[in-house]
Amino acid sequence: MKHETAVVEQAMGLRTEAYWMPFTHNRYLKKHPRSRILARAEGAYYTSAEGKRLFDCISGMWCCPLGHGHPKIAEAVARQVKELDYSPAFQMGHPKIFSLAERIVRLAPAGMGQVFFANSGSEAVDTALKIAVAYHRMKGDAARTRLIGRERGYHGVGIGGISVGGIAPNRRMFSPLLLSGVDHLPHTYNAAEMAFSRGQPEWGAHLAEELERLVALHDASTIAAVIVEPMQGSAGVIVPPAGYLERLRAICDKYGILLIFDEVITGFGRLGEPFGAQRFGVTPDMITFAKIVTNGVIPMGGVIVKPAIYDAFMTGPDIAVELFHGYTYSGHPMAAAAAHATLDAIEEEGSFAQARALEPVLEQAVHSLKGEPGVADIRNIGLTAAVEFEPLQGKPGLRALKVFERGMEQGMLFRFTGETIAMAPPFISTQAEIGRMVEVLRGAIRATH
Ligand code: PXG
Repeated sequence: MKHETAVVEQAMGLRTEAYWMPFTHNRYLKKHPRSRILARAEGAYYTSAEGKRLFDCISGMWCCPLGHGHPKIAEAVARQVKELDYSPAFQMGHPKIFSLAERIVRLAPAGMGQVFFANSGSEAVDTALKIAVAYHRMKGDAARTRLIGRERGYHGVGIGGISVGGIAPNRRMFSPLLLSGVDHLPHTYNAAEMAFSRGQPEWGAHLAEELERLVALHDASTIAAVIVEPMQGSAGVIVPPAGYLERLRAICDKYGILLIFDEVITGFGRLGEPFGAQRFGVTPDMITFAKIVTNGVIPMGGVIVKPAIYDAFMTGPDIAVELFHGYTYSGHPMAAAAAHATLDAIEEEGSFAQARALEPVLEQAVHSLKGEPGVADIRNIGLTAAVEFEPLQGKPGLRALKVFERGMEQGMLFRFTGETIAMAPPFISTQAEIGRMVEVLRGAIRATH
């Protein structure tokens, strides 16, 4: 292996051995690294180290929908590094982070009040889980410690996130570390009932009633919070059944359980509204976000909470720290500058309206793949879609990998996981680009069957 990679590395002057790549088939990639190395990006396109132009079908990793090298964001970041590159996060602040919090609250559904900043989706999730447990304790309800996640949920890779998450390979190897006192709702996917649905499936609202069963099993007095992605992204664009989130909200209200929406993917426009909460008309008690808030340029994540949650902590002497939690880089000035510029650009360019306008274009294009060889399902909502394949006998995951590789040869950078190809194109895409993306996918599906 070592020798094999050395030959390729020499050929392109790249030594690949020292970098342990995240969520990557390291050995396979290092045998054929050439096509996987990106050198430049501009607008909706990457250029690979081989000089190939690739349409960014997944907006980076769901995070760069305004396009790469956005002049406004680049300028804001360059200015900020000279003005104030870092500011201590504890017991100190800087103007841009206060105004950013206010701006994010304004974008959020009515009734949210404060923002706690972190640096990634994983940190945002673990922060929200800690706040949930601590909130009940502050209210004198210290027995409410149980957390409820959902099968197939992805909530990042922190210990809290994998505990409430429901993607088996992300949990298996770390099982001794998983939090105790966690339970999971069933996922809402049922191919027989909802394959090839457009937008929200009509079937499945009743699955929210499973929360009633978990409450009966554990007793409401032990449950702190329920966390779900309004739309499951990593699991392959699993769209909530009509009425499902409303029902979860009602059951949480009935039993005093906090409802957390993990909007790391759906936040800041992917579903054509600022948050999934607005798209689905359901307001949670906390929203986690990351990714699009800075258009992916500087890492940032955070948790938006209702004032009642914040207020529960604002007791005791005013010189005491109220929440023993935070990161060296919470509210980093560089991230704050990038986020302000991103929100400015979203306003000026009408990004949410762009996503809304492209939704039917993507929906129509992608569903035209129904009937292509080996296509088991197609799902979409907002400016995102997934195509799921019937697995090749005895070779799970190979089909999607082959389609991905074929797509790269044809100038498309898709995202593949398991048996699915996911798409979340930039909001700045043209209708023609969306059309071409889907036609290349069609060709790749035919070529790899
Ligand atoms: N919550 C959700 C809902 C996510 O989608 C995270 C938390 C974790 O965020 P960080 O910033 O810690 O990675 C995520 C991340 C994909 C893909 O293509 C999805 C994510 C990340 C990378 C790839 O499915 N989601």
